[in-house]
Amino acid sequence: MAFMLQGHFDAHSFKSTATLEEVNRDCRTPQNGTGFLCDDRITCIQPSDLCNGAYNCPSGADESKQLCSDLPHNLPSSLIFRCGNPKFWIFIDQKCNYLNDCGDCSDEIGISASCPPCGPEWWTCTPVEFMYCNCVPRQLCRDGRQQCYDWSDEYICV
Ligand SMILES: [Ca+2]
Ligand SMILES: [Ca+2]
Repeated sequence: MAFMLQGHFDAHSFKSTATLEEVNRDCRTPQNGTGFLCDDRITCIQPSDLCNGAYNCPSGADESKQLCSDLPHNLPSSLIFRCGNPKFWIFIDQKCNYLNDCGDCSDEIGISASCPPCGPEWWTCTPVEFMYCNCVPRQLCRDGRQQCYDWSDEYICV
């Protein structure tokens, strides 16, 4: 057990099924979000880099079988957001990223997500495209294609 910290485990934690969760992996990502701390205790990766098939931690701890089997149950709960439909979940860095990751926009709109208003790079409207929820990228304004239900992206937005 390379991760064992003296005095950290209680009697129940010495069983062979001790998981990575028992080591404190809390950290802030360079984007100032909640992250996952790699074994080097320096690298802090985005939660959505966990179990994505690519090694993002130098040791590959982000792809360990222990962590990634039976998703999302072996992941730290602080890295998970439960969608409005409890059958679905996303990584916490996919919440309030303007994209409809839950499929019902519960990660972008609503009380449990409690996202801030659209940022300066975004235009507020009701989109016609499934991938957006209540903000569309300003770079799509006046691009000759309707993104907003009320066409405000083509007639008002600059
Ligand atoms: Ca990864
Ligand atoms: Ca999202």
